[in-house]
Amino acid sequence: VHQAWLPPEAFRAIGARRALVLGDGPLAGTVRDELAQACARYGGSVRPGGDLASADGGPYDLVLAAGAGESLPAVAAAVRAEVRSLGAEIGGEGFVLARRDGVTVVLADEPAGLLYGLFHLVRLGEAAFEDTIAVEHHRPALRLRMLDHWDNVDVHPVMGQVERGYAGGSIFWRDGALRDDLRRVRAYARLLAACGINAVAVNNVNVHTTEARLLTDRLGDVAAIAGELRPYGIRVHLSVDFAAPVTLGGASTADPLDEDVRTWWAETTERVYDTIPDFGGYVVKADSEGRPGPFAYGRSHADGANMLAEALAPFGGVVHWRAFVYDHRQDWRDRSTDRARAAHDHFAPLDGLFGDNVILQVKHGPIDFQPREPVSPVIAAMPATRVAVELQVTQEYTGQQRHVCYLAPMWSEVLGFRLSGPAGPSVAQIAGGAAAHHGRAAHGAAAANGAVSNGAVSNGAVSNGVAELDGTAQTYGGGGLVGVSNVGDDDFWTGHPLAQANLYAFGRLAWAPDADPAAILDEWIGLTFPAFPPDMTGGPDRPRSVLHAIMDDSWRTYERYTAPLGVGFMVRPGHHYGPDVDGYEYTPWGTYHFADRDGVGVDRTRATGTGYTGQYPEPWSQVYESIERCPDEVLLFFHHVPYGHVLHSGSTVIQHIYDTHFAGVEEVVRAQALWAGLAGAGSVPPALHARVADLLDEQLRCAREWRDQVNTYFFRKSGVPDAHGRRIW
Ligand code: GCW
Repeated sequence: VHQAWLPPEAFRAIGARRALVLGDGPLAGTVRDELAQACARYGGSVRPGGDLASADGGPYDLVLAAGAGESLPAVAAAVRAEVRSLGAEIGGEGFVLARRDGVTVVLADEPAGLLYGLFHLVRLGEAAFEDTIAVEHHRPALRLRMLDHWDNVDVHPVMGQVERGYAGGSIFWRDGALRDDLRRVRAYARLLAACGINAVAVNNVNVHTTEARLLTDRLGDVAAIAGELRPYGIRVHLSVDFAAPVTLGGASTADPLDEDVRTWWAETTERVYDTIPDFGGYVVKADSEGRPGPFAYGRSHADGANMLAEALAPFGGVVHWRAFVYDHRQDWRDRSTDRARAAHDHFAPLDGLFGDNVILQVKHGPIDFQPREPVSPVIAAMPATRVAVELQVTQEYTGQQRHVCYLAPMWSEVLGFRLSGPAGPSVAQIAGGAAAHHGRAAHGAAAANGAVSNGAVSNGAVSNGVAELDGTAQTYGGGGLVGVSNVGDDDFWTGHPLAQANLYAFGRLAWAPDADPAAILDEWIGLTFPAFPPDMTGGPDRPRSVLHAIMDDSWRTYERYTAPLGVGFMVRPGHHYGPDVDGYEYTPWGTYHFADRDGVGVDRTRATGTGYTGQYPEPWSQVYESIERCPDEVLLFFHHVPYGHVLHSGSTVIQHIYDTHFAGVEEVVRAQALWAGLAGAGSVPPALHARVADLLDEQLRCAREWRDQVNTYFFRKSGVPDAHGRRIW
């Protein structure tokens, strides 16, 4: 199995040092074990810790210490005193990194902070031991940084083992049972901790019969997984079937207001915590795409979510209640029903009605993980609700891990988007809530006396992500960031080896939403390909630059050769790979483009369309309403326009379609040539090189298919020839 971003070489710098680890508990133990392993390989040493008296005086090159630590070695005590004098709290998962008298010091309040500090050192490599290092304070901007697995225990007849999985079978389950060998799960936990993830839901939100029983008689399986994830600070969550009292408990109803139903959930949940004391909570897809939910009993989503929340509350658990609720059986002839409106219509009126431990999990866009959507207005519509934003790391609509598509630039746009204009909070601040608010003290202190910095890492580009704040962010509770995992039992974890970067970037953005996607990619390259020469500046043939050239803009490349201008869903129905312009046009799924001989796009205006633009606060409700002001990239999401409509770019819609589709394919051709140039360079392992080369062949084939079908479709509809006379079929 490929080592992803934690090959042994990544531990070279810390493994060659004399280290002291102070701190109690299993996470501190993990830090010690990691260091001991690295030292065994690279000649350093690690003190078992605890006993400072014998250890003090050193000599050490590295001290990692968690807790108040009355007995810190002098260098660490000095750093601790300095942090205290600033009035700055390090914070639960945070850490401070400093360099004093030739010793690198990592201080944390909790052992979890030590673990994240350790992996920060791994990222820094030798730079962690340079005297120029400033005092850095790092803490996650979002408290909950979670991956949802859409894994089934049994192989589902249509969806396979991992729903929308493109990396083989599940790493947890095989042949209807938990895998015997869970070493892979442990290695996964380690990779996740190294990019900042702290929660994992282990089964599909579409909970089928076998999987429902993970909650009850198969809970032992979940406990075993929890045991593998725990040493890396990751809690286990479970997707549950809302109808479980009926399907598992034999009751006649799952009505959330029924006393027996409530008792069933309370008792079931108590048993879960007896078995897994640090269990994270439930994930629920209710009244969505045929899943059971409270509607069957005339109850609201708040009734349903609060019932589960009440069962979890005594144990500190949370319920992630998904907002992905819409009519998947709509009549395509009915132009007034708009799927984009559905989540807001259902949930915004419920703001203020959800319990404190309910997290409303909202997909980042209003429809369904298309390569380009506007940001969901639900995210800003519920200030009295804890909102988590859900991203799809698995590439269902973005090339299914056969295409290179580095998604961090898209996520970064989403996380930085301010739904209520420049003075309002960003999406990341809403999802971060109180955690982002706490960040301010440290940030303010840094500004005041300059000692605790906001934590730029060695390459100067990734900050620690303490969001800048304004008053409004404080009113949001913050639910965190959730990604649908792209991992399977494939040797490279993610099918496409370069798709590992998406998983890595997801974690890094959940920790530091304002980090620069190119800098995150650079971190990932540096860790994953230790044989690459370090500098990014050497000519275009340098491996690092080549990977940047292939990946940095690959999401936009994908966008160019697929559905144009935000209209989305021109994919083959069912599996969603490859083009089918009208595939969903006359179906009940609510995903239409309405192309005719005169124009294309969905009129979602208040003036003449579905009124969806009215779900946005100012200024976006005005901006999106206006054909003139609407940004090009989402024009067809909001407006039905003639083919001759002139974009801000100066091009017409039809010419834009032709141009971007030709350009997108050319970009894939270039990527292929660049990758070929890395063959035999000695810095890319041959098996990895071959896998990517094969996939690039398929990407190019598929991109051409997209180009030709989309261009031909619109040429035939519009009759408008390409201004440049290129071949359209
Ligand atoms: O994107 C759609 C997928 C379904 C998925 C659903 C959801 C798990 O096609 O496979 O079901 O979204 O998010 O619930």
